[in-house]
Amino acid sequence: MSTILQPPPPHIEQKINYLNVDYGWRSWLFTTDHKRIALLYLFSITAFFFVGGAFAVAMRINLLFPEGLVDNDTYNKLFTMHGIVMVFFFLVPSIPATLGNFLIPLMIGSRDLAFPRINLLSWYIYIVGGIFTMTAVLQGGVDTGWTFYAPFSTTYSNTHVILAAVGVFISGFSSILTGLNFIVTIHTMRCPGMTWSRLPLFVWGHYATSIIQVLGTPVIAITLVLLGLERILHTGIFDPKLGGDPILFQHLFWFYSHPAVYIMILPGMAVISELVSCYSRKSVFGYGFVAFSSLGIAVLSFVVWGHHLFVAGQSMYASMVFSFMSMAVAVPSAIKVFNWTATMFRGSISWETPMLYAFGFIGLFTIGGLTGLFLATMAIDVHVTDTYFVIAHFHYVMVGGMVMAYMGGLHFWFPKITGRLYPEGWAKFAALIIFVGFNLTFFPQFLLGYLGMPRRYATYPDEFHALNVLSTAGASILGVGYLIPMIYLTWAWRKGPLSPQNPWKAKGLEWEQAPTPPPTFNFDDPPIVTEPAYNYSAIPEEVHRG
Ligand code: HEM
Ligand SMILES: [Cu+2]
Repeated sequence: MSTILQPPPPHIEQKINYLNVDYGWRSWLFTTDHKRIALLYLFSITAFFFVGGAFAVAMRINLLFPEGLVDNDTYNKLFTMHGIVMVFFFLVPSIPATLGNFLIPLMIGSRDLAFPRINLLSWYIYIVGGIFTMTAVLQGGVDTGWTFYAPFSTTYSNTHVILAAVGVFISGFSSILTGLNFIVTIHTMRCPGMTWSRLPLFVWGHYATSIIQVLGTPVIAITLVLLGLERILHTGIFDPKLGGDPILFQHLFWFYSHPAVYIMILPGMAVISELVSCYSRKSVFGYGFVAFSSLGIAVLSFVVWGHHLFVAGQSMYASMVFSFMSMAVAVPSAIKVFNWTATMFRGSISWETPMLYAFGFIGLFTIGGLTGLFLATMAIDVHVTDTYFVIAHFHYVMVGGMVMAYMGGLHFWFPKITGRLYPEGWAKFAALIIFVGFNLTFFPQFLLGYLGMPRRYATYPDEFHALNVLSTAGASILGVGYLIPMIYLTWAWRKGPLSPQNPWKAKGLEWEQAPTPPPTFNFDDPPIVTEPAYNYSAIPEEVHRG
């Protein structure tokens, strides 16, 4: 944080911008500037990423040995807290709260979000939620799994379930308010000429995400309230002894949590559309299809939750419908992959770091999505459900997809955010390490799952040893891969060379019309849009204004 709280050294001349307009902690903690709030999120989310990562490291070390190192109860807590922190405090807010917050007003040519104070409130709510959940962690942890399944969470677990659930409940409001803020902003604050059909796909992706956030998150909030009531007052909603049904909990949980996986991936897809077109110097192929596939995903994501209940005793007919719908939700995702590929076809591709992450995303997300189709096929799912195959599937989408997009986006907009350039050589090196480490960590888990190793166990039979050692080796490489950008980005923020206004010669208001870094209200002159998004064919060389 100290980087941004101190004035820059006097020998560097920078125009007044959102970073140097004011110093001191008050100017940050009471800011209503969407760009500063985005940075508040960036630092807090990064902190949660490393907390969640620490639990992952502990798990992987434990799994180096078939007999394990920690006892079963401790291991239960490790994977639970890893999941809760990563899903609710990193993945769900990550891209929308940081890049979305920073970029949506810039991309649509407005001074800020529609409700700047609510935006700040969202960050405080997120932090308060985080404090509750971290208190649960510090007091000894939770062991229910991030899924909080009843009856274990409601009746049998003797860990800090309520405290952790309250934290997740509270942070949900941050997500709802952010979504609401984005929807209203995108509807009402577009500058002259920024029609819906000229909206950058980044904005379309966030629009679709916001719809899910607003419609889905209240359901998890209610579910967690019911869980609390059941645990404290024994209301009997989930307890068969009192006329309740534990499977109802799974329905309620996944009614939110499946759409939530699209809260995590849609913003990633949104980033990739921007990167692919910029580094291919081409308009995104099939703009309309890519935009509407986001909305398609948002709608369909609400009708597939039952694929998490294939083995839970759900009616066979329900399972058939859910299986079919899960196949259908893959169609809009596939449309995007096809369109990005077509965008690159005959493009003038350059291999800067953000594009490396985009390639990583496309390949790894495809593996994650296709294995999702395996799982959506009931006959296969019965075999691999609750095994490492599922773990590998969702890490390919969430880490191989979402985190790759996040890293790509952070690099792409780093000059915009900080006014400085990062070291390209180090960045390429780190991207490569992350790609190798990721695959070495998670590919063996597909094999482990297929061979029958169940998830959520502290120990395993000897025959799974070699693949687990491979996975832990990969995790060490991946861990180093994530630390390298932490170091050079922090360095570049203070000491990196100053960036020209548009270092990538990218299209879009945020690059072409806003100064780098932008002033508090984003634009020196009111922006006007006169051309479609990604009009790269019309780009004159002198756009490279310094
Ligand atoms: C291409 C579309 C997708 C399909 C058809 C699909 C299908 C499935 C199915 C059937 C399961 C349940 C497996 C089981 O429990 O036995 C599952 C689990 C999961 N998927 Fe996907 N998936 C898709 C995309 C995604 C995406 C994009 C994400 C996240 C960004 C994701 C995250 C997860 C998670 C977190 C779980 C496991 C939850 C748990 O039990 O802890 N999936 N997926
Ligand atoms: Cu699902």
